[in-house]
Amino acid sequence: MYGTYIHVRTMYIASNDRRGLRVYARPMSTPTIAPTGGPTLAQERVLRTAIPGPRSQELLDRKAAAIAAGVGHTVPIAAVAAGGGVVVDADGNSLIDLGSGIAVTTVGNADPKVVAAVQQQVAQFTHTCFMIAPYEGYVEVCEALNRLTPGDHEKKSALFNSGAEAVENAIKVARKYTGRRAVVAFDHAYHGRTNLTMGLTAKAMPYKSGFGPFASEIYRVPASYPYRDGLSGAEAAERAIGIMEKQIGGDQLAAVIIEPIQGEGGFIVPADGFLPRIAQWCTDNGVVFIADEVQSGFARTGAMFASELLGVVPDVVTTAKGIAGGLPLAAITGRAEIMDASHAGGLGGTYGGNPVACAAAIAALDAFENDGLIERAQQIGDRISAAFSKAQLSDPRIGEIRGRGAMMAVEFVDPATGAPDAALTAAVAKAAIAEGVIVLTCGTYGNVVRFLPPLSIADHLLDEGLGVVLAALAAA
Ligand code: PLZ
Repeated sequence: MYGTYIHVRTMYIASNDRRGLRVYARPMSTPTIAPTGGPTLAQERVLRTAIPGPRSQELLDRKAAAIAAGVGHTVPIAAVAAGGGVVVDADGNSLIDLGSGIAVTTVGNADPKVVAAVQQQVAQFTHTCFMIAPYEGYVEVCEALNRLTPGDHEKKSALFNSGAEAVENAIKVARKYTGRRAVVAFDHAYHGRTNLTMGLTAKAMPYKSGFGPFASEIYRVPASYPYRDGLSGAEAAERAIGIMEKQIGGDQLAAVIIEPIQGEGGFIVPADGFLPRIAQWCTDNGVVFIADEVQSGFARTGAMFASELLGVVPDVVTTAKGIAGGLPLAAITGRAEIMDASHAGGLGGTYGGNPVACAAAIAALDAFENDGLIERAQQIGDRISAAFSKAQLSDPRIGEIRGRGAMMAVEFVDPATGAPDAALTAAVAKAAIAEGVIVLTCGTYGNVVRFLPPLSIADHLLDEGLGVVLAALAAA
């Protein structure tokens, strides 16, 4: 199980020299054996200590002392390796991964193809800045995105570093193309933490509270949340369109942005027909329809993109997370005429489309296209649905099981009133983590447990992880 990789942790100790400048010495090296990551890690749940164990706690103490309090963490461990379906911590605990670092390591953590591509590229060159000296990897990623994203119209792409940056740039190109300013986002939306994307994001705590003022010309309209609003897709669309027409004006709107399956907001799948109706209204009014597929993209939902499942062809798609197997990369892909509307030099950034991240993306995209991952996501979704559907028969606290493929969630409610039960949700997640299963929560009301396992997870681990969550629910 444990590889030969030697991790040398070096403590740098700082002092002041005679001129008062800081100097750094490295007086001690603490060699610790860390397991090699990737799918060769033993695929089992192992608890050697309570979580956190002593070594993890040591790191968490250093975190508390060194890192801004605003940067939280969900799982109290010091991760040292990951792969297949597990994350291993510094105390030798092996946790089942049902979160993929928020839908990022979809191809698997430290996937061998990604690792090999990164190693080769990092030894070749690490950076030129694509805006200074272009290179093939960036072009190749964009060619692949133009081919893989929904629709067979002519497309172009551009690369960035994070989902939020992709969203910002999608809004930029939509405004430039339309010459208009207003943007519509939806209830329950999550689009990022930068200033513009905080404005697009719905939930105040923890994302926005105290961080304003936010950008102007952002309007929010109701989404489709069938479990809670009881509306058909057509009814929910008319409600949203009515507000757009009466309160904003179709001719004022540059873009409508929506996650086809809303992620942080609660894995909300809109009612049938909702998205196609909104997209058609956008077309009729010259509004750019942007699908934010940062969380739902790349085989995650059992399709290459969730837009396909929901019957829409977006004008612009934003992607990130799963695109590069864990390296930071993001993209916008859209109709060529929209993407080309910006003047030369209007889009870019120092690191956008970094060559190492692009090499990783080429390997990951190849896996999404050729390694049966779409089918694997469907199988995973079926297993999750089956496990919770069975439990739901005897547990009315399970209000709804929803999602697609390996993007599934369970909404917990008070059976008497149907009110969201955030306390139960938090208790279940906490208990599962203590038992060595990484699960995440989400939802506007904080009452949704979500499942985003890496598609490299083995069935026995998935089933065991779900069993632990169900046991935590039974005990809660
Ligand atoms: N759009 C749909 O899901 C990121 C955020 C976690 P970045 N979601 C996870 C957190 O608490 O910060 C996300 C998303 C959708 C945009 C983003 C933003 O992507 O890469 O985090 O900027």
